[in-house]
Amino acid sequence: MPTDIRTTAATMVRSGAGILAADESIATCSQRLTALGIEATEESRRRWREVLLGTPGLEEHVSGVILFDETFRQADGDGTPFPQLLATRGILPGIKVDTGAKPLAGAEDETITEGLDGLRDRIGAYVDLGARFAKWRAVFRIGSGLPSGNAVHANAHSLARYAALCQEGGLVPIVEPEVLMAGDHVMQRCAEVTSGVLAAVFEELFRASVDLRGIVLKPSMVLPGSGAAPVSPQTVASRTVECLRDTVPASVAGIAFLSGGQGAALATTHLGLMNADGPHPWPLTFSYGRAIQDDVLKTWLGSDDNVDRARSILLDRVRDNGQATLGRVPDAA
Ligand code: 5MM
Repeated sequence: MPTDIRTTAATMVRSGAGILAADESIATCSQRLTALGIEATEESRRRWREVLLGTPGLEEHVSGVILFDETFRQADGDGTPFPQLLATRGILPGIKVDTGAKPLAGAEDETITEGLDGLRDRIGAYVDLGARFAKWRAVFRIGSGLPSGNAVHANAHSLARYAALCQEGGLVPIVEPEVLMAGDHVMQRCAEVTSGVLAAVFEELFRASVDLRGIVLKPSMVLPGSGAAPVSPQTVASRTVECLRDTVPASVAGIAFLSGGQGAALATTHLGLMNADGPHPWPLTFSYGRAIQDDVLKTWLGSDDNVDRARSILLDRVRDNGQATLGRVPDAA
């Protein structure tokens, strides 16, 4: 079992490829559709996911796709279930198993990600449906006195319990501690918070006997707050790698960044610069949602007439990010 998990984890972070995050919950996906004037229904969400997952050639630069429960049980227009549609093209189907970030009792403005109750059984059901990996996202907000030690510890502990359950059930856990960009803090503060969060997460993973060769870490990059003065892409790249080198054991199978609200071009540039400065102890790749999907959705707009153009933009995005895993930085950035 552990060998299989390690092989899957290595495949997820293979050179030249990354992971497409398409696991928006019903509420988030619906919000993104309605913001563009597309009616949000179970069927329109299915059609949107078919635009993404049915793109010919996606497998060249996409090793895996993270799906939400609704999508995992849906099928393309020909009736092929989405997990099978991916698997037949060599793309690993993944599933978001957390049930969302909820207010953390006793901690104002902070959240605890829920979903541990019944998780062992849900993992078994997803494995039967073809899942090969899972995802759980913990969220940390930077603010005055935030994140609190309580929020860091509670979320790190939950991530570790989730990861152990995944490996027991045969899924590779994507461990996603996201430090939000929101705020006017300087980059150094983000670096300190990210280091503290990662240290707590690895302490808990170690305590829970999680096999680090069978996980993929999905962190945020070290960035100044969205309300603070920006810094150069090279500074972001160097500071992010420094933070990871200080806190992430070399045995971790790979690191797949979230984009966290960065623009598409910048997210690709940061990844390219980090890889250009390699080699690093682990493969560095992408697990972007918005930085890959935003322009694709704006092009599709719910119309069958736009599917080809939307898919061609998707292929451009994943190709550029695939190149960034090889240290190639796009000219335009
Ligand atoms: C941080 O969000 C994850 C990565 O996406 P970005 O690259 O856009 O930051 C993403 O996988 C996220 O967890 C999903 O979109 C699910 O979000 P919701 O809010 O629907 O749980």
